[in-house]
Amino acid sequence: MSSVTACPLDCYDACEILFSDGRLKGLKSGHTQGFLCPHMNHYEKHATLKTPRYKGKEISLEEALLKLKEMIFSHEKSEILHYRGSGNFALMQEVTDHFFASYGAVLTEGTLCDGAGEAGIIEGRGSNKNMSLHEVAKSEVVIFWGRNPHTTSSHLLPFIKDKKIIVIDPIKTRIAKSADLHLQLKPNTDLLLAMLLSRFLHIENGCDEEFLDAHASDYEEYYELTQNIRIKAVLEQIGVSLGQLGEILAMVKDKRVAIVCGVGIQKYSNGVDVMRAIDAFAAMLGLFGKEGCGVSYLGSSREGVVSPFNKKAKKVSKVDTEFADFKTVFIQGANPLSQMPNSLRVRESISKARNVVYFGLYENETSAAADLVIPAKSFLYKNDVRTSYSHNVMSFMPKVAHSDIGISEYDLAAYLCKEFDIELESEDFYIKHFKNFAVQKIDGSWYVENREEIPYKDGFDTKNKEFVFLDELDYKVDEDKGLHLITCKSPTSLNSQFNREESVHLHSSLGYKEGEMLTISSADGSVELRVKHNDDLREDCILIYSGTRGVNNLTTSKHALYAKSAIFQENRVEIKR
Ligand SMILES: Nc1nc2c(c(=O)[nH]1)N[C@H]1C(S)=C(S)[C@@H](COP(=O)(O)OP(=O)(O)OC[C@H]3O[C@@H](n4cnc5c(=O)[nH]c(N)nc54)[C@H](O)[C@@H]3O)O[C@H]1N2
Ligand SMILES: Nc1nc2c(c(=O)[nH]1)N[C@H]1C(S)=C(S)[C@@H](COP(=O)(O)OP(=O)(O)OC[C@H]3O[C@@H](n4cnc5c(=O)[nH]c(N)nc54)[C@H](O)[C@@H]3O)O[C@H]1N2
Ligand code: SF4
Ligand SMILES: [Mo]
Repeated sequence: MSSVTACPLDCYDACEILFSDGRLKGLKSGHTQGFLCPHMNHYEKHATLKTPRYKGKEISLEEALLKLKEMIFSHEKSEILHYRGSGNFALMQEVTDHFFASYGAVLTEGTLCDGAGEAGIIEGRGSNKNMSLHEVAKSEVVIFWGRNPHTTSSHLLPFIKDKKIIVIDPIKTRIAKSADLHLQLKPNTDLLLAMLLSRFLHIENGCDEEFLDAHASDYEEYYELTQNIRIKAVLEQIGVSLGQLGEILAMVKDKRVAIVCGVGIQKYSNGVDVMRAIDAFAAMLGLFGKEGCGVSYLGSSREGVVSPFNKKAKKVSKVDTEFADFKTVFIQGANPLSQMPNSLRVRESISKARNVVYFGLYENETSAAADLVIPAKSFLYKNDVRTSYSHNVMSFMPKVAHSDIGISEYDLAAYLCKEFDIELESEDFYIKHFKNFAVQKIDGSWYVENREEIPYKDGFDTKNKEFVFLDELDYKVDEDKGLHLITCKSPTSLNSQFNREESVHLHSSLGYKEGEMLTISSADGSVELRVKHNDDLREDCILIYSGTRGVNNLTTSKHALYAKSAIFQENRVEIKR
């Protein structure tokens, strides 16, 4: 027997999967193109939680649910926190929000992921409507700007064969090695680079004036702002030559260009402005509202789909959550003790909450610290639906196999709703609700109906329909106060799920031996890791992948300016033997 489902992971591609005789294969038709990635190819090999436990002792699922009920019942509603992460990206995950919000508990807001960039996009365009994978496929030139597609979005690669490729990344990534042009710029200098590109485009009369006059008429003021940048000093500082700027402009002028951005550009306090400046360069080129042109970032996977769940609740930030303020903390689909910034703060704060509940699939730092552990069912054993943040397909995820282990989010929410007398519709009702937002196209796939294939055709979604340029250059010259920390995604793990990395990567010329144990420290904490040489890095950077134990001892729990978003690369680091 075979059935079709979809990968639940937090990933651009949202692959569709053929489940046949217990094996997972990428669907041949549509965007999945017949292949999956290492996470899904080995999905069933990773040991999952089997039995619930309380204070280290194994208990039955019934006992676990009773304990959970007690932990909720015996405290003030305002002392109960629901902290949900993105371990599973499908839409039914939110059903627990419905219970906790309706009950009067506290939820979280903000993001550890793409929030600064998203805020920048909304400032400029009035909304975050994404350029989809299928539109990128129609471009002639692709600029990968802080995105590592071989690792994080491999299903985009077959679509960009034969295109001109430009990569802007402090690491010589795989795509950088085969690109027509790679700018290995210094981290967190993208704002200046984007503004300089706009400036030179204007000087060379390369702007799309017709587009600008119609949709972004403040562009002359923006050009003036870019003139505040001292060219020679800044180019030296960011590690890019005038010739390279010229090469980029020559490659993109009068072409269908897709600027494919990743989260790498916005892991800084000024991440909002960085994204806005990249968007402004796209506007100067007139890339919006045209086929095969635009900026592809992490759109909202929820775009065009209205949630059926009640989520109205008091909310606290996900970035610097004060767990100590709560008596019962219910953590679902997240490993905050590894993935939130400033792990030492998180550990201290979580240790002060009376009851910590972990509802997840795998053992990790958070399951180890939890009082009550409840195994979830994996996506194969429950019903769900998913959408993507990089294309417009809606995929259905019916239960394809049976397992007695764990409980689904729906069943857990249904139990709590029943015990606390809160209304909840049937699971089928919600699945149908989601499906109502999709239409089937000739290729057989279901697409979210209300997403525009080419957004911003009739102008932007700002008040006057015009693009809003940055009007202030808020950037201080960054003195050298230590090495830059790059903490991006690993090919072997999905954040802290699957095979987690264990090393600090650095350039061999720094003089540390392969395998040597080093202490890396920042203003917020330190971590000990073994050295792996990596000459794809700049000499002023070290790389510790997301999911590496202890990496977030080094990161700050401050928010980005003007966004409720974490900033994982703000702190500089030092190395000691
Ligand atoms: N294999 C794998 N795939 C994943 C994930 C995973 O953990 N593993 N995680 C998923 C999630 S949650 C997300 S959000 C996406 C993110 O996927 P991506 O957007 O690709 O994000 P990152 O890997 O964090 O960073 C991308 C690139 O940004 C570069 N970068 C770092 N700092 C800078 C900078 O200052 N300027 C510029 N221009 N570039 C910079 C890094 O070197 C890296 O090559 O991936 C998803 N897919
Ligand atoms: N240093 C550093 N830190 C980072 C990042 C970085 O690049 N560098 N990236 C940030 C980003 S972009 C993100 S999105 C976050 C991600 O951070 P998290 O959202 O915490 O994601 P994961 O580490 O993948 O942990 C998810 C957990 O979800 C559980 N899970 C999986 N499937 C299910 C399910 O079906 N049901 C339930 N109930 N649980 C499930 C698994 O047990 C897993 O441990 O990390 C952020 N932290
Ligand atoms: S590429 Fe992404 S969506 Fe596809 S199987 Fe891998 S993790 Fe899942
Ligand atoms: Mo993310």
